[in-house]
Amino acid sequence: MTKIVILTGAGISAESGLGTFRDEDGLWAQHRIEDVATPEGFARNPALVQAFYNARRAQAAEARPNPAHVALARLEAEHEGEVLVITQNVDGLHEAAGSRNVLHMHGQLDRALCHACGHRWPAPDEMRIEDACPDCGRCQTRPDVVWFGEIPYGMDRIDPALVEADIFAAIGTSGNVYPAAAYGQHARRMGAHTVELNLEVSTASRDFAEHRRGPASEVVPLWVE
Ligand code: BV8
Repeated sequence: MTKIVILTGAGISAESGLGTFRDEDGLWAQHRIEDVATPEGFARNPALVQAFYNARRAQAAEARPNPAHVALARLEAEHEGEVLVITQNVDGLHEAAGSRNVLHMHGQLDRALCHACGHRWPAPDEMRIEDACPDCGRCQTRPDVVWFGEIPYGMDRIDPALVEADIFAAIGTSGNVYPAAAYGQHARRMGAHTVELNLEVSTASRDFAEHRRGPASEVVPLWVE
């Protein structure tokens, strides 16, 4: 039973029209991380944070999976039970392409979370700070995404998956955000064959035995074949 673990980042959704973070025209060139992707930023100005995620939710709703997402879904269908996609992305393009075993370690745009009681529910298109939590009634609703300083989702599943992986691939991620940035090195130490599929050299490239350079919509289908 070959175990294939795939980590994806913003680069896999770039050709679906969704912005990356650290490319020169990326999201972090337009917004300060501290203002829109930290709990402190949300506490300071929740309306700004809601607006930031409402805009991304609207953009994600218009986006369609590209050949890279479709190829990963095909890989999972052809290797039943052997493929896990760990994504840092908060869009739903892996699921839209047909992937089923997807772990959103940084949360999901289409889910809302109550900061007060922890209740989760499907996010409306436009989230407003005056929206009351359907469970506790308090008005501290936020997008169900993981901000800097918060613990990513699925840590209990990710570590064993990296230990058991025969193949670990990182697609479209710059290797700047932890703990995901250390997964290539960890998987390699655990004996996995590691491959990085990216448009360019990343901060984590040295952790990978194999590199496939190019846009995800071209290199991922070729790698899956
Ligand atoms: C945590 C929110 C503790 C959702 C995001 C000092 C040292 C080490 C660590 C730290 C440190 N100080 C602080 C930390 C921890 C911190 C961290 O890593 N900070 C960094 C800045 C140093 N991490 C955290 O706080 C995390 N939590 O550590 O908790 C803990 C951990 C484990 C167990 C217990 C406790 C939480 C991190 C989550 C932050 N949330 N976003 C959202 O708004 O989307 S981060 C944000 O960056 C996104 O989630 C994104 O997914 C993530 C990574 O970015 P990438 O996906 O890689 O995107 P990027 O633009 O950077 O790169 C795109 C790549 O694609 C490029 O390489 C480009 O070349 C390529 N590309 C572009 N186009 C294409 C392409 N490739 C192929 N084809 C193309 N067409």
